[in-house]
Amino acid sequence: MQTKLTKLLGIKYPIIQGGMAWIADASLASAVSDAGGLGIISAMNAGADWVREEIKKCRSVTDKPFGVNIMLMSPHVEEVAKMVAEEKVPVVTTGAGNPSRFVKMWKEAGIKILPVVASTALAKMVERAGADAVIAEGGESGGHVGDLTTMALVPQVADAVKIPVVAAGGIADGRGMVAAFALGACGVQMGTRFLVANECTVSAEYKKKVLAAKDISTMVTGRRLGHPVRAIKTAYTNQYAKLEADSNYPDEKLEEFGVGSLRKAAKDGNAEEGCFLAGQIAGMVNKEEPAADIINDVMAQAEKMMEGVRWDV
Ligand code: TUI
Repeated sequence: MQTKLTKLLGIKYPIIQGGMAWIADASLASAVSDAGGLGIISAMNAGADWVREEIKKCRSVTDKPFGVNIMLMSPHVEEVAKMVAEEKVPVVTTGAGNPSRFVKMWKEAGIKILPVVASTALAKMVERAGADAVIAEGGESGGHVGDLTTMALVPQVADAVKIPVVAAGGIADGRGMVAAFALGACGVQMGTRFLVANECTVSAEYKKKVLAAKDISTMVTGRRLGHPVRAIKTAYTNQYAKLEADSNYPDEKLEEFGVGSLRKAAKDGNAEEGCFLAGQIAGMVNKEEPAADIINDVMAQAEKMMEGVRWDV
């Protein structure tokens, strides 16, 4: 299946893997890219040296295109932004902010730039700055979320910009992919479904929680501090929600309560103190399998649904 996205990135299937902080390393990214999607290494809060090592590992496994996700709130964002330009990585996706100040440097390095946006305003801004495509991510997604749903956001972004649009948030199978095409997207980004890929090195406890999740198993916390994140409901998220609702509880202590919780979930599998980020479709994710099988399953279902349908995606 050829779409504007597969042509832009030189990939076989219009599937981008989400840049999941503390989770998306060279192991998962290389498996997704090798299977014909676009694998992503998450730079999260790491320094440039760690990310460079992951890039090297990814290149040693696959010669297919891959990307690095740059979380713009990272304390190391400047050094990582420079490093990916030096390394001439094929693709950069960004999250949690406006990447316009880096666009010139990345374009000069020949990098394709796909910012994640949660509004039409930011989509237009990054298009003007020179982005190659945008990833419109609805609040069904795991992790840092905007206000709009995928259903409302994607068609409005598709109307607002001329560059290709990728849909993200709430997509886990071929039905979601076809729905994304119907809304005006030419590809999808999936995170939660790849959490249980065999090649995903996240903790066993994390995979167990995703596999056990049902439709109403996730919730959003962190609105009070301006960083709402969606995670699987646990004792930790319930406690966070309680403290957040208590106006006598100071912001600084709330911030402290969250520190290290993503690492504790992803690396340590700490069921009590970890924050297990996942999207609303976690309830649809019921099987651990190779990344290639996930991609083939999504594509087979989408292609079957689209038989005889002629859309210009
Ligand atoms: O970034 C994500 N998902 C994430 S980042 C993350 S790490 C984190 N840890 C603690 C607190 C917060 C984050 C975990 N998951 N997705 C992409 C995304 N970007 N979703 C929403 C946005 C977004 C929101 C507002 C992008 C830009 C924006 O506007 C900011 C501006 O400056 O205009």
